[in-house]
Amino acid sequence: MIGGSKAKLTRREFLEASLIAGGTVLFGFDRVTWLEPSKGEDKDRFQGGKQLGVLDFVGESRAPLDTVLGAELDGRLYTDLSSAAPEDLVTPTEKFYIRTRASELLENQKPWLIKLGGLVKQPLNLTLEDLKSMVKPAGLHLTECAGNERKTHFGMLSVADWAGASLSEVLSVVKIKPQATRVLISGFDRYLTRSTTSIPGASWIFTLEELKSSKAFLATEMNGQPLAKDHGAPVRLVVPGWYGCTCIKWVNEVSLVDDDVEATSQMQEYAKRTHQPGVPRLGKDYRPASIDQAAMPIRIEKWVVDGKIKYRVVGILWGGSRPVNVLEIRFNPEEDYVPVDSFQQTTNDPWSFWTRAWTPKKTGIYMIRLRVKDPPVLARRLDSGYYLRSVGITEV
Ligand SMILES: Nc1nc2c(c(=O)[nH]1)N[C@H]1C(S)=C(S)[C@@H](COP(=O)(O)O)O[C@H]1N2
Ligand SMILES: [Mo]
Repeated sequence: MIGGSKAKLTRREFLEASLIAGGTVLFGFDRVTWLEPSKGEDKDRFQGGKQLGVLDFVGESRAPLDTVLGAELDGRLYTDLSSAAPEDLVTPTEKFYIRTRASELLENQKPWLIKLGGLVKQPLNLTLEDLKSMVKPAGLHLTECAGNERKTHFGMLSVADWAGASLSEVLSVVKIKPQATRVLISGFDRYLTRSTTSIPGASWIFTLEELKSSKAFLATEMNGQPLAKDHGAPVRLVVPGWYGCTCIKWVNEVSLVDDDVEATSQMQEYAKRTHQPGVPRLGKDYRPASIDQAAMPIRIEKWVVDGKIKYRVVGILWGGSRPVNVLEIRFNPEEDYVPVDSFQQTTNDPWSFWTRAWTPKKTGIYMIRLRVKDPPVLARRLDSGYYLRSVGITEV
């Protein structure tokens, strides 16, 4: 549960939340954007039509979206993904999901130092000034909390345009001892209040090779601005393609370690959600916490076209490391999977959008799922039905 006084909803938020949960919501259509279809097919189907509204997904929750809730370890913000569009791939900073808000004790940590040590010849303290000269644009990357779930509208997933110092460059500042095989990256994690949901302590162990191949970086800027407090200011780790639990915020230590080092509490807490074999005791027995190929609907639009009711499903595709050739959708377990209509993917990271025109034959609840038909890719969550979303159709 979300705790803290800030979690209490104002009357207006409560009304909005109940309205959202209650049924069809109409919103300003001036901001409805059109997805340029790849084959023209999708656009033709809705030509001359009028959008009547957007349906809600059922069986999710009343959690308010795009709103900062709670404090410290129980602090959250769930991103409203329903308005995400391919025209602007970046999630505005104030809507970017938050998992753990800044500690009330963080203010006393000035000047900020990153201890760069462990199995190195000469340990040293890196200042923000030292980092500054290494900061470069790092591009758009998606992060998703490994604990992202349907209950909160899968709102722990966002994209930002980052700038930071590559870990490889940061590590080149010290002479690494030959026995060092891994890097332990830790962040400030002491809080004023006791969490009801999480174990404090955020750190993760990576091999040198994982940091290099993922192009991991210590971010100091997000969407062209200095990093926000709740997103890890003054410096946080971003590991492109990996779950958010590895992207340590408020980084204060980078330590070279060997294969005997024990897994951190964060690694153990997230072992199941990052598909580890059990809860390994040693850091070396953890697999890369990379995000498998995933896809889900984010918006179901209701249209009237030539006097007929039609629906248009808009969704996202993210994770994985190979381009997807064929993406399919299924509207109910008794129906077959069919290809989506328009779908253009240029890269796996950050995300891509797809659409599918839909004319359900009868009213009722539909359970929508996606699958990647080709190529054969690892999609453990997707294939388990994790990202299934349901809608109630009352008019056909
Ligand atoms: N120091 C610290 N870093 C942390 C966490 C934390 O609790 N403490 N949470 C992690 C988790 S589980 C996620 S999903 C991401 C969320 O980053 P964001 O809040 O900027 O979206 O931060 C990660 N980094
Ligand atoms: Mo997370």
